[in-house]
Amino acid sequence: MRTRAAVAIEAGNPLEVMEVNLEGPRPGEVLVEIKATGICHTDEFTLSGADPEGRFPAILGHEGAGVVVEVGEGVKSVRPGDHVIPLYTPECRECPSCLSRKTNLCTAIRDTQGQGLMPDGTTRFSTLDGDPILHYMGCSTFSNHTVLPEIAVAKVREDAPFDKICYIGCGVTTGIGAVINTAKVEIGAKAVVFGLGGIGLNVIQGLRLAGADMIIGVDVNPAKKAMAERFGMTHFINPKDCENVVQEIVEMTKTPFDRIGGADYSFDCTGNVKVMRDALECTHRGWGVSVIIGVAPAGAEISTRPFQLVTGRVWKGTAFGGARGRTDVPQIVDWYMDGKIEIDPMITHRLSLDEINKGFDLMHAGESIRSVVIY
Ligand code: NAD
Ligand code: AHE
Ligand code: ZN
Repeated sequence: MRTRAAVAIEAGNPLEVMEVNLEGPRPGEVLVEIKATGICHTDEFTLSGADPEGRFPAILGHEGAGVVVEVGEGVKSVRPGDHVIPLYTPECRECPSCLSRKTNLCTAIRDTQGQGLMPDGTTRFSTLDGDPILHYMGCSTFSNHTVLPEIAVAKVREDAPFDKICYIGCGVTTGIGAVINTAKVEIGAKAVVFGLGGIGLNVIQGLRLAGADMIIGVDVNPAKKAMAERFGMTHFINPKDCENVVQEIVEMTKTPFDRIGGADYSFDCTGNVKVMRDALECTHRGWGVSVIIGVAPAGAEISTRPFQLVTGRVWKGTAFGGARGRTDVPQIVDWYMDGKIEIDPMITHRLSLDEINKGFDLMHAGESIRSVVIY
């Protein structure tokens, strides 16, 4: 079939909206009509050329929602008409990782996914001239139609609006999951969130759900403060306005009983390795946990004095908030529909596919939280 897609021809250039060819689903695959997709900072990261796994030409996008149009041979868990959210972290429920119950990082198709290919090592997308176009993160939601492995779709309820629940395909689940699944934050905790964008705000709403007492937000863009307060941030720091952000946080978290100070939990939602170091070092001696969510460019490395870990701080990371997509995503959609979590105010811009590059411009300018493309 033919469909319309925004194609990343090469790193560093705007996407090009064009008609592309899409082959139908092979055994174990599903064809999905994408109804809406968010633009995540990770799409920008790959388009910029900073992603060591970035391959071009490719159809980016990994934060979508849509409807199953056709299923390949052997597909049993979904059928045409089902509403689904594509999963860049699939859940096969059979691989050693899924069966371990220790991780959400299903390994069933990770190798081919990282190469921009379907599990059988081929691509379903091509130009009208027949040149191959690669998939991205196993999703390619910047295409009106896409083909996904069955294990990479979560079936969700049909009354949930696509233009909101697409965000559960990455940002919402990542932020809330980092708090609930990865850090396992407890009631009364003191937490710090570095980077108050599309992920950081969801960490904040996760912290509010978990019952954190103190939620300190840190961002170089003061325009992010108001929205973060709306979601539960209790204190704000602009690192540009203070000499030493770590010391500032340590002071803020001291009490008359505890003169050591430091956050119980911190989260990096910037992808900046210097920020990741601050995030670790502002946590409490003996028990502080710092979770890396941000994705850093090729070649970047983290560092700290080993003494920071010797004295009990723990450095962790999380992908997709530790969520098992087919199991957890439908539940998060329910949370949204039941009013337990909010999504609508974070979707600051709605665009057509032809306007998709504007979404990247708004992100660069720090003017958006989430731009959503509606097909
Ligand atoms: P975003 O652009 O919406 O937000 C980033 C925020 O960080 C902005 O508000 C920006 O002003 C702030 N910031 C930048 N540099 C800063 C600094 N030095 N100090 C403090 N604040 C700073 O991006 P996003 O969509 O929220 O994504 C955030 C990061 O999370 C990206 O690196 C993205 O690739 C990554 N990510 C990871 C996962 C995962 O599963 N681990 C999932 C989604 C996104
Ligand atoms: N390809 C990059 C890493 C990118 C990355 O870390 N991706 C996250 C999801 S970001 C979503 O916005 C992830 O899920 N990682 C686990 C995985 O298996 O990719 C690189 O550095 O090579
Ligand atoms: Zn993302």
